[in-house]
Amino acid sequence: MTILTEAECAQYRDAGYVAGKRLLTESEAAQYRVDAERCCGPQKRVGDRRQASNRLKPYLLFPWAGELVRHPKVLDAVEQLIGPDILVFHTTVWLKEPMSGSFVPWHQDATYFGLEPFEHVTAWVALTPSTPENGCVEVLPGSHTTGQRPHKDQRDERAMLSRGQTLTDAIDDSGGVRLEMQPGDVSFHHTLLMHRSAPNQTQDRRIGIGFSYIPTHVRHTGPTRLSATLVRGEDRHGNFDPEPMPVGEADPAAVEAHYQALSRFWVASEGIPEMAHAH
Ligand SMILES: O=C(O)CCC(=O)C(=O)O
Repeated sequence: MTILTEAECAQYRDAGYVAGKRLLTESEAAQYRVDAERCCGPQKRVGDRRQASNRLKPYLLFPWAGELVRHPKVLDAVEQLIGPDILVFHTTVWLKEPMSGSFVPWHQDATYFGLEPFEHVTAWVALTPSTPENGCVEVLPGSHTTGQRPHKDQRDERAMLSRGQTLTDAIDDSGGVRLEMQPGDVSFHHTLLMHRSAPNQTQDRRIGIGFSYIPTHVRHTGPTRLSATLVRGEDRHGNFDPEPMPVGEADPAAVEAHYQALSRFWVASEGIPEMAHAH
């Protein structure tokens, strides 16, 4: 199904993003919110960023997330942007608690993944309203055309990236665009697009899930072999090990597979400098 208009595809090429499109029904979004809050709510940070957080790659742990990462309309749109053979490489549940001060500094996703070529697209699925008041994602249109820029660590407890990493460049944010969304809307951003999000100043959670999709010809540049899940088409390249689907929420094999997948991801983070900044 054609989801994105030609103008939206052109905007993705030229500006690096497509703003929120309604791709899930209200009831789908409401159910996924319940699921996400049940499975990926308050997490204990045990002093080590390498824990197998339920907020990372949840599609390996929970059948509902396995279904959402394969949502046909989301994949139809992704196919228009990166072609028919699609892997999901990573996923993050971005849950901002009310008045928590949590924020995401200016960054480019590519910095963390060590993938080439730079064809990864993030589909950000809104499960709650996402507004300037609760810290919606803000993008810098066209910033994906300046290539991979350096990042530095900026330790801040409230930064939602593991090391508070942020772009070294001075950012002129006067042209920033805030992606306001309603539950069920999905935005798309290019792996080199600079983006951030501000703290949630409201009394309700702001929740979105960022699915990182790549065409199967993309490869990881580090020495560690990573895993990914084919969600559409065919994988004729074999650049990643396949991942199993969970059969239930307490599936011990799934818990182990999730742990192994994230462990490899963290090992890779030590293998190449960019991945040292993994979130
Ligand atoms: O949800 C957020 O506030 C940040 C999202 C983000 O950085 C991403 O999806 O790459």
